[in-house]
Amino acid sequence: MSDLVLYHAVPSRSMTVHWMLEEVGEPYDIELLSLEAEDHKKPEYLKINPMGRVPALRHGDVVVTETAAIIMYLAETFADAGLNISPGSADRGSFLRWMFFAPVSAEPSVLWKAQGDAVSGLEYQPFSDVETVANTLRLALQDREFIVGDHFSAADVMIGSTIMWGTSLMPVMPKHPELIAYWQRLEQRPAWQKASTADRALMK
Ligand SMILES: N[C@@H](CCC(=O)N[C@@H](CS)C(=O)NCC(=O)O)C(=O)O
Repeated sequence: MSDLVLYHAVPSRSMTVHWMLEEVGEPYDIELLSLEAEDHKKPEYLKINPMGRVPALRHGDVVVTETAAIIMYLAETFADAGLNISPGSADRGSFLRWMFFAPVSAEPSVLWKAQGDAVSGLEYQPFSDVETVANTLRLALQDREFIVGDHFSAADVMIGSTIMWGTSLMPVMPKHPELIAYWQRLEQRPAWQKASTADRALMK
């Protein structure tokens, strides 16, 4: 068994981690959970993640949950893969910004819209609407190949997955040409192709 184990379900956010693992290029194993069969609520898995959600990553004795944390953990731990932007780099602030933007600002805005802006009357809403999110991403991606700096990084895995999800799996995000072109570039990556082909096979 490899040192790295992904607790995975398809379709789910763990597909983002699957892609990242392929980008990292280290050996890993997959523990496939069926959300339908509620494997993620069984005592065995709750010992890994008491939240009863996927993904989770085990690396030796270390367990990491939360997609963005897992992506950063992999980027930092396997720095030779070149997917991290380290403290001290001029692009570090931007890297952190987009790593957090995906789960904290973009993802809730997509879910909110997909459910018909279902919850109303709340005093506080800690994220903006999906139109504002998409426009912010559009501006960030104008004239840029990657979301940060001049090379592919873990931030592209987070932002790319979020755009793919918000424009195709749960298509409520405005399809600005900048967002579509960005994803079309990313989906050519061999790591995405390999992970998504494997995931499609798992879905059957
Ligand atoms: N904040 C968590 C969210 C994880 C999450 O909600 N995962 C979904 C699959 S995409 C899940 O496990 N759902 C199972 C359930 O709701 O019971 C992350 O980013 O990893």
